[in-house]
Amino acid sequence: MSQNYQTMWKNLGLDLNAHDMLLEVLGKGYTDIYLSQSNRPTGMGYFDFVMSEVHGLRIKELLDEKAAGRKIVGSYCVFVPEEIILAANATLVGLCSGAEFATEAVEKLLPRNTCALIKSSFGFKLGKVCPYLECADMIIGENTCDGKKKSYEILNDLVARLYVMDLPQMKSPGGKAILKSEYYRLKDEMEKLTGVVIEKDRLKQSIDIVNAKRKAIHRLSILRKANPVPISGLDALLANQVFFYDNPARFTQSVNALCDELENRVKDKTGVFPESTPRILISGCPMAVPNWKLPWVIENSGGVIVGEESCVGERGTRNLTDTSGNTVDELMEAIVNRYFDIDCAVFTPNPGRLQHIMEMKEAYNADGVIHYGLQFCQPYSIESGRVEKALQAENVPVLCVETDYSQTDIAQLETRVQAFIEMLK
Ligand code: BJ8
Repeated sequence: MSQNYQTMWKNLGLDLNAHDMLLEVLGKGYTDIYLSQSNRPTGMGYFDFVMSEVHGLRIKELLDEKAAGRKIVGSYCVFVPEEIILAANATLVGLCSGAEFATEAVEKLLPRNTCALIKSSFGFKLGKVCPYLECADMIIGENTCDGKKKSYEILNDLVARLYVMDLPQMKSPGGKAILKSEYYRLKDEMEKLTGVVIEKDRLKQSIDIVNAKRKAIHRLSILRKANPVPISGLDALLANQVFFYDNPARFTQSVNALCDELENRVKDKTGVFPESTPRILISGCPMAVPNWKLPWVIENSGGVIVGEESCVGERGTRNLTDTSGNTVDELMEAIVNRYFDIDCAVFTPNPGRLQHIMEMKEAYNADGVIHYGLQFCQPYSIESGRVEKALQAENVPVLCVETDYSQTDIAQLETRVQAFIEMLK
């Protein structure tokens, strides 16, 4: 990445030495994991470029938007509706992080046994290494799991403007009413932040923009049903991760261009792995950049990932928002309906997720499911038992793994994953 960005990073208040360290680790991880893959679609060149400029050109674009009067909003959860943020003439960026940083400082503020995703997000703030966080005009937290909910009380002292959105815990009419009132409260807050009134045409246009992103990802997902699979799970995961950072229109165009290429691969039966490769569905906690450990282990152990039941994956992108409404209220209702269907493990009970895993297993013709839990994530760890039982009852091979962002358990993961994939063969 060019030295020209040093001034930009300094102006954002980043710690340049710590940031260099992070970029070095990120760059090495990317080279080792991504650039070493063979037979990648040429359309992945765009995503390689995005990753090489993830702290460079993209940040410059966001700062240019800010200079032109647009607000930047950061979020940690797929329950934050991008449609409402865009309709207020603001840009949404994902802030979840997938690498350990400043752990010692983090553990002075949070218990050691907090999940890696929360600790990492705090580490990026305390270590002053995240330009997305530093350029956000407002950060939206959400009351999902206890870890996030309580950590936002502490984050509130660390960032300039934190807005916390309440979320329901149950899929009941009362739960839906809570979501609805919270989305209206968010709409008001966004209007206050930007001074832009969210009227019907703006909202409709924003829904179209976000739906187009989702449709492109749906297209990519459908192509992964082919055998041989035209794209690795690692590359598909990257596209799902970039979903949260990139300019929406450019993202849509790039994923569609990639899909054009993959369609030809499917016609020619060109795959990234042989047809006989065991097909794996991943299910569980989200995988934020640069958390590629488990997918790398799977695809280097003789398996191919064909789908992700995850918020960085199909749980986050599967449903579209209905655009048929003709008033702001009707469109807001459509947004509530779309998001209320997200089957995050923070809901109780949460049978929809089990059903979705089964549907995905069938749709992607997966030979087995690997359930991925982050250590100390209670919602997904507790649900892993039910997922395991439900899959076993249908004779679907399943492996439950629990890990974090460290590299210390790679050998152990490899042993377990290799044995699982051998069993599938
Ligand atoms: S909608 S999955 S993005 S909350 S891994 S912080 S649950 S202890 S990330 Fe999530 Fe929204 Fe749900 Fe999706 Fe807590 Fe678990 Fe950590 Fe988690």
